[in-house]
Amino acid sequence: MRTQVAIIGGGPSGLLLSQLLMRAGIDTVVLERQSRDYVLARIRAGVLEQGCVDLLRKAGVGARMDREGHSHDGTNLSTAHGMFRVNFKERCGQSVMVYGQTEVTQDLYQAQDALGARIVHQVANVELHDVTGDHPFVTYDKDGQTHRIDCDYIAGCDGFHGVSRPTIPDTVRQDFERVYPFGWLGVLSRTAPAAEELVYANHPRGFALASMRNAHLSRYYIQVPLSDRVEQWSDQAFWDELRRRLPAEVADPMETGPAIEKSIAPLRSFVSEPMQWGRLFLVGDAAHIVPPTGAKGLNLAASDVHYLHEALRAAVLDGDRAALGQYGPRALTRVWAAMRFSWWMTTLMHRFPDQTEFDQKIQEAELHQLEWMVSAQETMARNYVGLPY
Ligand code: RFL
Ligand code: PHB
Repeated sequence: MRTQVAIIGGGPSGLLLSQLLMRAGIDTVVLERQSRDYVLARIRAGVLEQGCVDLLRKAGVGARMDREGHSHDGTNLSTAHGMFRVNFKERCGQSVMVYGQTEVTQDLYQAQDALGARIVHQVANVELHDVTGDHPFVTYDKDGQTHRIDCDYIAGCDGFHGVSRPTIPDTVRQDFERVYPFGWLGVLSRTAPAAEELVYANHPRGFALASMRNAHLSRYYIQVPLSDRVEQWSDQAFWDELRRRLPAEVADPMETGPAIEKSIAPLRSFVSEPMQWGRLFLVGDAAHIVPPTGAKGLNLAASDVHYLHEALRAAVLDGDRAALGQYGPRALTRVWAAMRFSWWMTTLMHRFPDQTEFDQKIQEAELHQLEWMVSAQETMARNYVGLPY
């Protein structure tokens, strides 16, 4: 098989890149390790930045999002002293869109089907070859046979545990990492959301978040020790703990029900540099991970796709190869800004095991400042709705 751009990974990054390239007349093949049903069953992000929303519309997959998504003009922060709201619209003139990653992925698959995209599922042993030469190729196993795809460029969209990043030699690659000493236990339930907008809670027992997917589907998280196992948490224990951490005006009327998904995710900040090696380009979680506190993971994947599809269009359609060299630096500037914001919000909102009383007083002082200082709210609002591409 031959293609112009071989894409490893059929998550949101890989599908969105394929969709934008195909609409520009560039040929792609997507290789995905899992089945389509498996990819669509993963419950992940829920909040889309304005830039991500615009890019999805540009890719021709915005119609259902515009019909079914909910625009949020602000968010709530809860502290020991009560709850306050940061009004994004007032502070920076923009909003975010609440629309699940599952829905985004579904819309992308549908649009790709309509374009006749070549997406190969359940591939194994994907290997990247001659990445620094002029004729790279990819091999993979499927149905007991080894296949080969010759291509001009390879996009590594295969997430944190993929094969693309490790293809870049250790002598070239530098990883930057912070691992946080806690995880998030998340529950999805067929219940009405506890509040109209998201509630991020800083509580002595640990962080909690009340989020949502739509009017009948809620998503909640609580901070838990890394040693906790999901089997230890009955639905009742989860709801009891969540209630303790949310402010009474949210917790008391909150509807509860059986968990339809329950999982624990560790929190880390991670960046791998460079994002380009020869004809290989890393995109999304393959190159960087943020803790979910700032809702930036999927959004960063989208901005990477934006920069890369522009560079590939310039190279393939206009013969302008210089644009490719700009991909990594352009993407990384925005990645590090989101790293800083996600680290800041994680540090501000969680209880750390080694947190001293001094640290806690500083946390409270910062939250208090955020409550009344317009410039602090502006900084938060601008970062939360997403910095410009
Ligand atoms: P993905 O989604 O991991 O997709 C990578 C795909 O590559 C496939 N793959 C391979 N395919 C072929 N060969 C191999 N060797 C392969 N290895 C892997 C995988 O099967 C998979 O299908 O990465 P991508 O596309 O870069 O997308 C990134 C986002 O999924 C991620 O950043 C977000 O989900 C992060 N995230 C959030 N982001 C937000 O912007 N807003 C949020 O509110 C938000 N909440 C979250 C989140 C992530 C969470 N978890 C569980 C990690 C909440 C949670 C709980
Ligand atoms: C979610 O709804 O899954 C979600 C929302 C906001 C976050 C993280 C996750 O910061």
